[in-house]
Amino acid sequence: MTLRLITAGESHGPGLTCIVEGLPAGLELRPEDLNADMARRQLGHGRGGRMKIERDAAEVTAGVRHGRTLGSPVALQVTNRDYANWEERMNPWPVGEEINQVHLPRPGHADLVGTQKYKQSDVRNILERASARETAARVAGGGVCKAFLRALGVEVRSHVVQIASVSAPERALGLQDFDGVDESPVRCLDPEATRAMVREIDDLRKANESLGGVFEVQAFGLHPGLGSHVSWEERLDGRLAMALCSIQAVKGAAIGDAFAIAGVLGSQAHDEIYYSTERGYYRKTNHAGGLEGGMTNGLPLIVRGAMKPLPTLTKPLRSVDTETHEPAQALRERTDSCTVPAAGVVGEAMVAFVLASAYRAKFGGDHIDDVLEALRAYQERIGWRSS
Ligand code: EPS
Repeated sequence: MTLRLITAGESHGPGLTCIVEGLPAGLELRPEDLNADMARRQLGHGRGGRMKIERDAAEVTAGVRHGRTLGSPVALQVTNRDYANWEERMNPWPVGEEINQVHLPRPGHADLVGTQKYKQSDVRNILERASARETAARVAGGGVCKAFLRALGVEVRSHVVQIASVSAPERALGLQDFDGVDESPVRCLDPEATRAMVREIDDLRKANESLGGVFEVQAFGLHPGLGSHVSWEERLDGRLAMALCSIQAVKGAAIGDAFAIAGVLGSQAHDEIYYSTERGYYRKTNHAGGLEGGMTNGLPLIVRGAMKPLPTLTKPLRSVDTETHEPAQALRERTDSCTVPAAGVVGEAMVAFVLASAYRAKFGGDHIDDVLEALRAYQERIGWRSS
């Protein structure tokens, strides 16, 4: 059973579409399963003017009837309210008037290489799809994946651990620790770091800078044995790294203690194995981030994504006019100065998709009850107890 998630849509076009194919029938879905995350993705200190225009919500146009999935592809539509301001420039059909082209590619964006690859003279034909607006569609689809995971007892959460030079203190977290995370304007769990991050964004925005950072996604309630060691494509760490690095501006992914582990001794790097009749197998540490041999090991999944500073700058970098080849300043557009808090929500959606895919691959089932039955049988076989 293969789960697929595809999106369509340009940033200032009529809207975005997400199709999620491969879910079982009978899964309960509520509008808030999709829309709560879409609203969360719009928040975060450092967002620009666009988020004052959009009120993202997903309309279900296929695959769901009376609040339950049908087993057919689920189609989700998100309207771009800003399209009203772009109707001539982004109309799917010829508009009978000359539209100014963009010829000033931004360093760090898809602009220049996209025009070369797709034989375009107008950079807008590239930047509209490269824009992180597309992540609104992923989050809509991620909401469906999360509803599936929730039915299996799995919850996905995220928080921001670094913005530019400010890092939050490291500490072990349980599911409940994430409860207030969206109340922080930067979705950081530490109040002092939150204040410093907000200050950092304000100071650097005034200096015409954009900011990157690091978000962390955790998943709780996972069963051991999702993914596989037997072939490289099935290793879940590889799939998660791909999913995280596919998010616009994310340049690095870390599984568990990843880069820190590289510098410590083997005797301190691994999570020793214990057993008791009440708990079954258990560990006292989770350096591996819940993954061993490309498989979940039953501990919480912990992954991070590192986001570069956004490439649209209010004080543009040096570039070249692609028509004249003369030196020029890169395109200057309305933009966000920091989207790390939003990227965490997108990270949740991508991780939810990868985990939901792994559950579909392992347990199959045409109806959600078939999935639950297969899961129960597996839990019994391995003597797994949820902690
Ligand atoms: C983006 C530029 C900004 C962001 C946008 C991503 O949009 P605009 O050009 O309309 O001001 O707000 O992100 C979103 C619209 C969104 O929903 O996240 C870019 O160039 O990548």
